[in-house]
Amino acid sequence: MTLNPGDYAGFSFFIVSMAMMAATFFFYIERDNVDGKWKTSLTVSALITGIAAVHYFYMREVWGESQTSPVALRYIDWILTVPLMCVEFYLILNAVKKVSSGILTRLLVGSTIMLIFGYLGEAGVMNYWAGFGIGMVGWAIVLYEVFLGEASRVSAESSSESLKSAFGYLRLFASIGWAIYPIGYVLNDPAALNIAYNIADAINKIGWGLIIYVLAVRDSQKA
Ligand SMILES: *C/C=C(C)/C=C/C=C(C)/C=C/C1=C(C)CCCC1(C)C
Repeated sequence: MTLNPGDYAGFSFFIVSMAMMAATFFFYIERDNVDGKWKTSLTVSALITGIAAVHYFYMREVWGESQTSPVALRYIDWILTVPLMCVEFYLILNAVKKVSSGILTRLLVGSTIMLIFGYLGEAGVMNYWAGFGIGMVGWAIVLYEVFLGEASRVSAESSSESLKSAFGYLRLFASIGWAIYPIGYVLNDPAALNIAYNIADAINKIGWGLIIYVLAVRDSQKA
């Protein structure tokens, strides 16, 4: 496979694959530095970046050989990692206050609709823009839960500063961080779309894991 100067999408596949691998080791090893109730969250962070790293190794091959979007690999990665991000969010809420599992169900349903229809649109199984439109409805379900639904109320009632702060960051990721993906989709150009998705994955998977890590370390030092 080749990586030519000027192939910025190719560079971004390489950089993000290495970053995902390094982040995986980091989150896994750093479990030792946090309290018990945070350990599962760091394990899940390591799983998310680990699953992504393996997919990135394959995706960069596809891109390097054909300069086409690795659509199937991309969505297999997402259908595994996005539910884990929902679980992680739920674990964080639960670490401080017992919450109903309905929150997790709604996050999973919304994000699954988002990904299934994004895939159907990108793979050409259905109209590109129809897939996009229904995918946006799925994302709206997630945003509703996080900004207006039960999850947002639980956080507002909580007295834990670290929970509130984690929750505030989660909102930023699920709104601004996740918005990079539909922007990439709308660009509808193989290089631009993949650069957008790669940057978004680095921010949302590694960045989100790091936020949880920092909060977990702070919370553990207090105790
Ligand atoms: C680790 C991977 C993550 C966090 C992937 C997130 C993906 C999205 C937020 C995708 C969003 C899309 C829409 C909102 C509309 C349809 C097109 C998608 C699937 C790109």
